[in-house]
Amino acid sequence: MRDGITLYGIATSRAGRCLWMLEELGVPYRHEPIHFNDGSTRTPAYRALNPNERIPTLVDGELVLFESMAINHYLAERYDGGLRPIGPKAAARALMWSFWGSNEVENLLRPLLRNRLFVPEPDRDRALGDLAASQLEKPLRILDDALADRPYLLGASISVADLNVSHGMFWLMPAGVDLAGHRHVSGWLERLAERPALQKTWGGPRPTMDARNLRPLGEVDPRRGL
Ligand SMILES: N[C@@H](CCC(=O)N[C@@H](CS)C(=O)NCC(=O)O)C(=O)O
Repeated sequence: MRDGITLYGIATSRAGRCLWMLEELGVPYRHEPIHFNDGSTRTPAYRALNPNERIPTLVDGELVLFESMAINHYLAERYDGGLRPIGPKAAARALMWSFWGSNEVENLLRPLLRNRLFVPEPDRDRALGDLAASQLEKPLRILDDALADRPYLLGASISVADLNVSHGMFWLMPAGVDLAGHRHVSGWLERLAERPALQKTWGGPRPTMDARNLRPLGEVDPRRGL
């Protein structure tokens, strides 16, 4: 087993969430930018690390982790750097927001982004994209209410919860979701988008699109990534 931290997965995937965390923490790491769409996740060596055949995977010495949000909770706890929730109540709230982001937002981001951005135009199912956009209104309202009296999800300062919940949401505007009715959410996303650590993972001030992320709609498997 190699010493130190290795993060597998291209930045324009959920691995970007963990790269953002690593950059925020300023810990040294090795990046293996493997793609989810070219067979790199289906090799025996990679499958031994992540039997789900997905990215990201984190290796830190003897520890091997999958699930991007769990990786970020580990990194925040292990390397601190100010993103770790302090105390059991804050830790529980951070977990609550991460599970919520995964269940209430990412499940809808997948059909939204597939059918508005990440699937070649002729293969898009417009109705599915529109349905996901309308279903997102409820979680957006909940998030907007939560952020009405605080700049970050846990209060005055940024934490792992903000990284986990916001990461995929930077694609909402490119996907045509109007955030005008959710000004606390849009202000929060703008604040987070200014973070140099995040911009480093994007390679600039806005999230970038990797054309290799395009995949045909044919092989729809609800458990698959974008
Ligand atoms: N819940 C997992 C999802 C991982 C995931 O679906 N990753 C996508 C890329 S964003 C992937 O590897 N997809 C490949 C596939 O589903 O075959 C996480 O957050 O780590």
